[in-house]
Amino acid sequence: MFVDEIKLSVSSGAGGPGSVSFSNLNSKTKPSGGSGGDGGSVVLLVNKELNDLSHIMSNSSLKANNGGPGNKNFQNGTLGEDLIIEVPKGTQVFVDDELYADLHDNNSTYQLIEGSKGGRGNYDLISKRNPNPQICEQGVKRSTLEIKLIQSIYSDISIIGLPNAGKSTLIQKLTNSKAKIGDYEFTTTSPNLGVLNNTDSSITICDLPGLIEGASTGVGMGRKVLKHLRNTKYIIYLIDPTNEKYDINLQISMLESELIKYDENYQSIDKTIVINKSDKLKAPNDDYLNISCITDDGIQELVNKILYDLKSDLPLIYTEFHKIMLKKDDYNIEKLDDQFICTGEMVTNMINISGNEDSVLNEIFIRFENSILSDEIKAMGANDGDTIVLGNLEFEYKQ
Ligand SMILES: Nc1nc2c(ncn2[C@@H]2O[C@H](COP(=O)(O)OP(=O)(O)OP(=O)(O)O)[C@@H](O)[C@H]2O)c(=O)[nH]1
Ligand SMILES: [Mg+2]
Repeated sequence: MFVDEIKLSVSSGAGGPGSVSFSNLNSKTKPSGGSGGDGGSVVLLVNKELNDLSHIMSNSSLKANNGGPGNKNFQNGTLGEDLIIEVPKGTQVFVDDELYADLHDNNSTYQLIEGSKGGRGNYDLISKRNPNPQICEQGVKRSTLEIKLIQSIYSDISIIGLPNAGKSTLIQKLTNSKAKIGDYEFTTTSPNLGVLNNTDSSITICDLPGLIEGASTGVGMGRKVLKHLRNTKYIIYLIDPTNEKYDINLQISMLESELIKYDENYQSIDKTIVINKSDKLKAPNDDYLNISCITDDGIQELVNKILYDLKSDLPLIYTEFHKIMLKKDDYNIEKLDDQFICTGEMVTNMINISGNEDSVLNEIFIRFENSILSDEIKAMGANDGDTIVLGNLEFEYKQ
């Protein structure tokens, strides 16, 4: 089944823990604990051979591998393997319904989440302040993102029209596509792609489900169809002159208006109007090309027109790579009576240390004093004797 929208939970690999160990060097005991390896990153890779997102299970949780632990004798942990998710060209990434990235170029990679940092072992923690550390960091935990992937098909030409206009019949005439044809509305429920027959060019054509009034606001399959026009270069409005409810002009104005209401940039995509079913009824003037998919009348003229119009390289309207910065709540401080409760990723990383208990507490205390948390708590009016809560740690505040 064709799948062009999925929700996923993706996580970077956790950083491996560092180690605390000591080696005898020149008869002196020196810290020699290796650092943990960084966890794997989450990377999207654009693969032009993919037609949709059906190879990824919707609502699944995918995780990059964790970094390995550091070891004695300066041995650093292994790096966690990246999670690489292949996506088709024209995939957009949404986070909280905001467009985060728009992927176009084949083989391009895009890092969604950087691998979590490995914890430093006591060798890497040597500093002027602490030349003989008896502690190590545990490594940063996984970072998780809930994402939505939405694909818009890449095609040179898209056939758009009301239900039953003959769009699938036309794509069968023009290409190798096996689109289903039916004498009833909404026969087509997902896009059909084909390559134009008998030419040296590899022009791709996409037949889409029918559009009805209100499509741009979601009536019928409206928005799910209209999104596919983002990555098309040329649109055929296929008109059915035998439609009893909408005459030719009404069909044209309805299609035009739904497209523009959905995205005003669709105005600049090249379009042609083609009247189908000329075996039954011909358009009363020569403004538009008349064709019949039953008698083949006008089909060759249509092919000639397509080849002529697509000779010059038509632009796609969206080619810009797009990325927003994700807002990240690093820390949060809540004041409850005389307690200041600190939470968030910054706090988790600050206390994620193990080793000799006194050294660990001392290190956390120094990190806290040097951090923005201490400045903020002061600004919030903390007094000596108030309680600071960092995760499962509590200590007394002193200016
Ligand atoms: N007389 C006549 N009938 C046609 C012509 N082209 C298509 N049809 C008929 O119109 C009906 C609808 O054709 P489809 O190709 O399924 O129409 P569609 O636009 O893909 O319809 P949806 O997928 O429902 O949007 C079928 O019965 C076709 O045989 C034509 O040129 N002349
Ligand atoms: Mg169809």
